[in-house]
Amino acid sequence: MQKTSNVEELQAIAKQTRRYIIEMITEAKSGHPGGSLSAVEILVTLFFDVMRHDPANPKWPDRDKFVLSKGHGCPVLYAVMAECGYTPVDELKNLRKLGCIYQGHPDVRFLPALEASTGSLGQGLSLAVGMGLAARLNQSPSRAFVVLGDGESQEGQIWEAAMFAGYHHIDNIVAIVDYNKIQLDGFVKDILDLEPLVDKWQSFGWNVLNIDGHSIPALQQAFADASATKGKPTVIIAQTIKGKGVSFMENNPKFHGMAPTADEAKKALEELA
Ligand SMILES: Cc1ncc(C[n+]2csc(CCOP(=O)(O)OP(=O)(O)O)c2C)c(N)n1
Ligand SMILES: [Mg+2]
Repeated sequence: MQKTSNVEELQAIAKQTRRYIIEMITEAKSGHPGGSLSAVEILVTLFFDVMRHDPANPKWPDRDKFVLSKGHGCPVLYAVMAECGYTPVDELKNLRKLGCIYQGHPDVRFLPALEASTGSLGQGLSLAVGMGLAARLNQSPSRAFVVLGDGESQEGQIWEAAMFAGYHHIDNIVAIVDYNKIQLDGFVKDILDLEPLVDKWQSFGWNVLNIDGHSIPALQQAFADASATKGKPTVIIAQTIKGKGVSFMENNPKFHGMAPTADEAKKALEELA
């Protein structure tokens, strides 16, 4: 695959990724557009610029690892993996079909290039911690990146893993919180507010970076800072907009887990032209 640090090229990939997300969820008539669209720049920057990985050799032992802890957002992961060359682009239209590699939540039984099956919220940070510890034991340069939801961050297991990683100085892992302010059925602040989120992660011993999660240069800088930070794990609080890129989905809780109608999809794709 062709990697790039060029911001315009990465933005073009991000736009194509958004188009795939709309197309696949529309075809499936179900799925989670909002939290897929909010994480596009995060995954595009990781897979096309930052991570050391090789789609031709998915089990390369020293590869960097990626875990989508908020597994319901898998359309963004499938689109990016397909664009990298892990999996076929033309299969994306079979999202959520019986037996398809692109299941409704990431499933290694169907897609072995995944690092883990996810979707039961709260577990991904623990997985990344294990991967980080294993890499340390093996003296491997491999790093683990895990994307968490903000609603997901209400899970107790996240904070157990955060405490463990801080205490054990696991500096080869990076957590990215997709802070889109919306969970399944409403706004995070109205259900169980996370604030002060930066202070919480800092108090667990983490290096905390608070950035615009749709700015590719800000993401590139944050991942470079994370890599240079020794003795502490890093968390990137990525300030995002749920449904980013499609006007009527932006900041709209309705599109957490609802497919667009054919008319809505047409309008969305016009906006993403
Ligand atoms: C353990 C568990 N409880 C409940 C769910 C159902 N569920 C799926 S998505 C979701 C809301 C997640 O909100 P957030 O983490 O903010 O996701 P995003 O906004 O990024 O889509 C819930 C409760 C689940 N998948 N796993
Ligand atoms: Mg959210």
